[in-house]
Amino acid sequence: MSSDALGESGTVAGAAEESLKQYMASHRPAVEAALAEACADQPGMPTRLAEAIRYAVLAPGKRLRPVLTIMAAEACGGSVASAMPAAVSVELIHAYSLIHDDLPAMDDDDLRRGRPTTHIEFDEATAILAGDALQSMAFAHLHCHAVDDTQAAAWIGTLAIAAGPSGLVGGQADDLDAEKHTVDDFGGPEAARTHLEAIHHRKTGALFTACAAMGAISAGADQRAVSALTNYARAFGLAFQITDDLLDCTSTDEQLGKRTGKDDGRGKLTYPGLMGLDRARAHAEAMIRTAHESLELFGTAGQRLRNLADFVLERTN
Ligand code: GRG
Repeated sequence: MSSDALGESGTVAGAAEESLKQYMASHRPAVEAALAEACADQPGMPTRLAEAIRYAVLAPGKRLRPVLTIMAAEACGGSVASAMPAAVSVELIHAYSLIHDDLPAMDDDDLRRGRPTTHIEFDEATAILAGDALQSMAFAHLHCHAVDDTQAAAWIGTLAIAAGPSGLVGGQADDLDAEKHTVDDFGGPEAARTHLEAIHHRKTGALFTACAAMGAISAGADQRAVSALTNYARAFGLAFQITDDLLDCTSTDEQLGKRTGKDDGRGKLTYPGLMGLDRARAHAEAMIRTAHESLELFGTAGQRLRNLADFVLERTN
């Protein structure tokens, strides 16, 4: 392999990371423009509510969920444009979940994406309503941009289940509830880990799984491809959340753009808390191997998704 193909670090992994960075940077303007358009003023939309929505959605996030949606579509032979409505709608749901997660009744945070959280910048009622509005906006966006009723129903059904009580909201409820319990209440470390895994699969994994499935749907993929991508995203989501827990222990507020070191103080159930840093990291790595294996069906068309999975382990924010 020529040194040009190896990227700045001179390693194959370094080259893959560079090409992922380029890919993410090149798609970012289209994603940001589509998000801005989705959050434009609508008749009857109060100015302050609109400002809070745009403040939360257009803040500098990594846009991992839109990128995953687009990559899943491309792996199935679809286009960026056809996946964009799905990419936007998942990011709107993600933005709502962050606004509500930061509220005093939930994680009670004052910093998100390097800025004051929405309820600090505006007020609690406006933040709650902005989150509420974003949920409706996500589904309306899919309804308006689907190519036909079949695609609309598949997209909307997939996202509704992922965001609902057996997905995102259910995971959040169990996560908050777990703070009131000790590891022994769950029946010891092994049982607590099983419980924690089920929380992560819903709280964090469900939206990633929706991204992969909705991207595949936008490409008209068959069930085999949808389920391979769903398996990939499930393992990806777990590795992502374990890495998030690790970063909470090892990073600074400035690096993450949010408060760190909070999990321990709140008595949260986490992988590092249950297994220690090294074993938690090893578990995240095992999940990334599972994610890679799930992509066998796609051959070289799955390479970007493999690079994205590797990025999850290496990310610093
Ligand atoms: C129903 C009232 C009510 C609230 C629900 C569902 C919910 C609140 C919260 C979801 C829980 C949540 C925030 C999970 C965390 C997932 C996670 C690690 C988010 C951070 O994702 P990144 O790192 O963020 O991709 P950026 O800022 O880059 O987009």
